Amino acid sequence: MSSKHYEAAREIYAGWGVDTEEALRRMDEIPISINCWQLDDLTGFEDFDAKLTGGIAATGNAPGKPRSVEEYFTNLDRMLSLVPGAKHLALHSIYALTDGKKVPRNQLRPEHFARWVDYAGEKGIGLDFNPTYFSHPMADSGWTLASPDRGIRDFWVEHGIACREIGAYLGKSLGETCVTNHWIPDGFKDTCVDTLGPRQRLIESLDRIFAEPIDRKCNVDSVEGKVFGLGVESYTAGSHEFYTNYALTTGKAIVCMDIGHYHPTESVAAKLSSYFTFGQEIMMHLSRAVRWDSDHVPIICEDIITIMQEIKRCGAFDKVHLGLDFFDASINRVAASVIGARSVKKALLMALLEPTEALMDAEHSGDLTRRLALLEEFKLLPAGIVFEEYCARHQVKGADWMEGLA
Ligand code: RNT
Ligand code: ZN
Repeated sequence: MSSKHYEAAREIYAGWGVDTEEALRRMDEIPISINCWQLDDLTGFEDFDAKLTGGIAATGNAPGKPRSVEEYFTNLDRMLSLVPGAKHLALHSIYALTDGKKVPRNQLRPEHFARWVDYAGEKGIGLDFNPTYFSHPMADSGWTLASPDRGIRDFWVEHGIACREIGAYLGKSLGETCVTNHWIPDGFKDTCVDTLGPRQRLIESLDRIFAEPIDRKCNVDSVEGKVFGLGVESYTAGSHEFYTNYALTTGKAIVCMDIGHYHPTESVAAKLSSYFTFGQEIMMHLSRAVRWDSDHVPIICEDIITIMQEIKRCGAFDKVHLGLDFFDASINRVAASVIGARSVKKALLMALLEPTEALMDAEHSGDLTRRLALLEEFKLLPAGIVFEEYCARHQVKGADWMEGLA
């Protein structure tokens, strides 16, 4: 039995030509890929005292950081139980389950993720994957796939190849495509002179990693660029433009856009249709940059709402993989993960409930006054009530979910 509030909301939306049932059905087809690393500040299972490197940082000192694999899984269970509906979990290679054995990253194999497959199978969720090209002695120079040192490049190329095989295994075992996302920290703190050399080496390394074709039903690779990192402020080999050109000219990978990785006034939403018109698929890292690439918990903010609206208006949900990427250690880590995932799902639902046709009609008929009037009116339609219904149908707590968190 749906609530009387929902029935009222359903009527209001129907008045604008929107079927809330259809929006709820679409919600079940569009998974959000939750990053596993918010729960432990991206420490992973290799070493519980590991130091995060690569020009990224989880700041804060909230109690409750897991000190064992067991504690980690207790928190993961709790987090997943508070996020309604279709989900993936995005793993990093440092979350391999090796029974205490130290396995070098270039020797990781699918079997080290067999327990993850069992876990995801039980929960009915998909898995995505990330090679970890940082927090490792071979990355201490700050260079990995674009390093001038052949030995270092070889090691990370081997890691990249191993991770694609793991991605393919995850996708095949769960019957749901795995996106394996490659991000490297390589760059210079200060002004650099040879900007071509590192990029030429990066192309060569990527070509070696992607040499073996993999069934796209099992694994799709994405490459993630950025403007800068901490201590790497002046030059990043893997920039957005670099990877866009790599993806388009080789067809070997798709572009991953992390919304914290652009200049502060640059809009990722505004970039999307230029990719869709060329038939490009996109991986998204939904995050929140506060003044810099700070990886705050995503909230229902303009950035994320406009991205969802843009995908809806372009009819491109089948072209986009919606992933999360944030790590805030200053508040309860489980709650942070839940807030980020629920907010992104709310923004997705808001877009699915948008009376897009009415807006398109106004624009196509040249009535730009009506377009603006409707855009403003639609901001206050009762999407929150439909989200409560979505939670109820998935037997997940609604707005009072914090009460469930011990
Ligand atoms: C770093 C990238 C990358 C990482 C994760 C942990 O700037 O955003 O996606 O945050 O791989
Ligand atoms: Zn990212």
